[in-house]
Amino acid sequence: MEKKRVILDTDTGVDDAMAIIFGIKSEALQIEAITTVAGNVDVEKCTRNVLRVLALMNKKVPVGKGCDRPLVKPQFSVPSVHGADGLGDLEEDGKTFYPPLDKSLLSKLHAVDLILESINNHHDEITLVATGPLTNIASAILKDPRTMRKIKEIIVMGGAVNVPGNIPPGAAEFNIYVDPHAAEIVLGFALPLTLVGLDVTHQVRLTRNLVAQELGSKSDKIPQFIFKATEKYMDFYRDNQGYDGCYLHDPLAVGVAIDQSYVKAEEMKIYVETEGKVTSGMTMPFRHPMLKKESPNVSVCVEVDHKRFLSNFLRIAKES
Ligand SMILES: [Ca+2]
Repeated sequence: MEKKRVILDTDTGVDDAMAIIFGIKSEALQIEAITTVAGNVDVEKCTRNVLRVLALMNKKVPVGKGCDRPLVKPQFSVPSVHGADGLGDLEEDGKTFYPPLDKSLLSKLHAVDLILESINNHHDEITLVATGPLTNIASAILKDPRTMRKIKEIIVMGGAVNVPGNIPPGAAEFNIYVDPHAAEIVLGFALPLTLVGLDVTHQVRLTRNLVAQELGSKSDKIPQFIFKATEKYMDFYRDNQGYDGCYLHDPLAVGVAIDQSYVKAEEMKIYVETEGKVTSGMTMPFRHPMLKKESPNVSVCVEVDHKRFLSNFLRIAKES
């Protein structure tokens, strides 16, 4: 089977790290590059975190450091969710957890140019999987729309269409909230685009008990990393939402790149709210009962086979 060429554009916190692991280990994908953008934590930390994951896996993939702030809004990050370092602070108090980082993997190109170069090297073959705010991708569209037309498809972890968002008071999902102006550009670009939003990712639940049972006793580096890095991440959900676990938001976006049949999607016209006082970042579907509807711009995931996805994710996470 020919592998699908993928660029992962990430704001590497805990679930992005799991998405990178899942993507690199999957036999269906060829990860051409990993790019970073400010989101969960600042872009320097996100970039270091990608190098950490690659060091744990002993894999060599070009890494491009990208935009350090959203297009218009001020930067917004969430160290309270992913730990101060974005990966659950496994090296707190002088401890060592990661092997030495291979800084030679860091491209001289900015993420935007690394994305454009990869697309130019592989016309109509690149699947772009975005698991962070869409600043890099919007910037690439603004810089060179002709090259961006040669993308095969974009899969975005983001949005909350028929369910509440995860930014209080609940209009918006985090990635779109951080840079709604970028999201508006990307969703308006009329490329094949699949939105993997909270409608489906909130159904993919990794509980603390399940992680302990499946990965806790494995001595390999990757299961141990997932077991330990998810601890603080799960503390956040336990303390704030009464749910002792986390969601596999970003791994599911990679899962959709691996096997579209994990999800069912509906074509919709989605608007991104860029200005609202309480609704900034909302992904609003056209839902007025007019007979003449606007043309759809996005394929929105509305159902997920969460059991099959979770069992495949855990199987791949356990493999040495
Ligand atoms: Ca992310």
